Amino acid sequence: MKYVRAMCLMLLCLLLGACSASSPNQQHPADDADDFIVVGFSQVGAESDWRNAHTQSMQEALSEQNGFRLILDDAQQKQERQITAIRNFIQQEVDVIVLAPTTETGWDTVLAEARSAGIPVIVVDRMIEVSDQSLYACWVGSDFLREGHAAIAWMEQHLGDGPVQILHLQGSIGSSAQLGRTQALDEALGQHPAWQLAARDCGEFTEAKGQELVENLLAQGTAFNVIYSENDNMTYGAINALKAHGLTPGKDVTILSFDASRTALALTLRGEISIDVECNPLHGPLVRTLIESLRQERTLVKQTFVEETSFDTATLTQEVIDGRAY
Ligand code: GYE
Repeated sequence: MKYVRAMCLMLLCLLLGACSASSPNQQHPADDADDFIVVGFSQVGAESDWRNAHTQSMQEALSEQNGFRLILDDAQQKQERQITAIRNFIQQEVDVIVLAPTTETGWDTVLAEARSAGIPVIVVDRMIEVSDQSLYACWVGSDFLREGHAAIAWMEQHLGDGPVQILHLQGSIGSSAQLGRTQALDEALGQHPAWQLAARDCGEFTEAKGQELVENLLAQGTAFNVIYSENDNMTYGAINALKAHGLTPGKDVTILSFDASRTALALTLRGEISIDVECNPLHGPLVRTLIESLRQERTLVKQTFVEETSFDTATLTQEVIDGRAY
């Protein structure tokens, strides 16, 4: 009997030993919060196709499978909400903060708080204007002035010196995307006296606002034959309004747009949009690499511009649209 009890005890010990020995190997990194890099991501909102593709790119790259835990905060296009989100991230002691800023200014105080807490900040998409460059680790995004110049170069080539009446739909005022694209048009207006500005208004990068602005202008009898629209979603709204008014986009009105999302490229292929300047939202993989470099204390490139091109009706093909990631 003693012998049997001893055998049972030994077996139990063996089993327990085997379990505890195997547990570290069996444990998936996802089971242990300490193994994740926790990232607080303050996103502008969900105002456009571009923005949704941007959020998705970040979620895919900073996934649990890749070793990250992403806390996403949608600021609904309001800077105050972003400041609150960043303060919450600091309280939660995240490892890294990623900020896609609404506007360029107004970040010094909250970024100084992040720095005091020892949390690095990576800025994506739009830029920030801060007194001290060491308030953020690095930035990834687009050259918005270059994008504007690409649209203007197309206008110069196809519309020459005019005369043209331009309706300018602006994105959210004070955002780098608005500032760069507007600057390019302003420079061109100064150089081409026959390019007249028929109207200029802010459509906040949304389809609904873009549509409302164009409907109102048409109802008031404002005459224009070119629309310079600072993003695709405002362009969709503008196109709806033009059609409802019996006008043909691409014939009665030449449309220049920005972002080059898949839906907009289909409109470009049909000739409703004449040129769409690409804005690349796929920042996720770049941000992932930057965070990994940060963790390994490697020196970071302060500014990374993503690659971009433009598409016009004359050269775009269905294959390009089919192969598009967003
Ligand atoms: O063009 C627009 C979005 O900042 C590049 O914001 C981004 C802009 C993009 O709402 O669609």
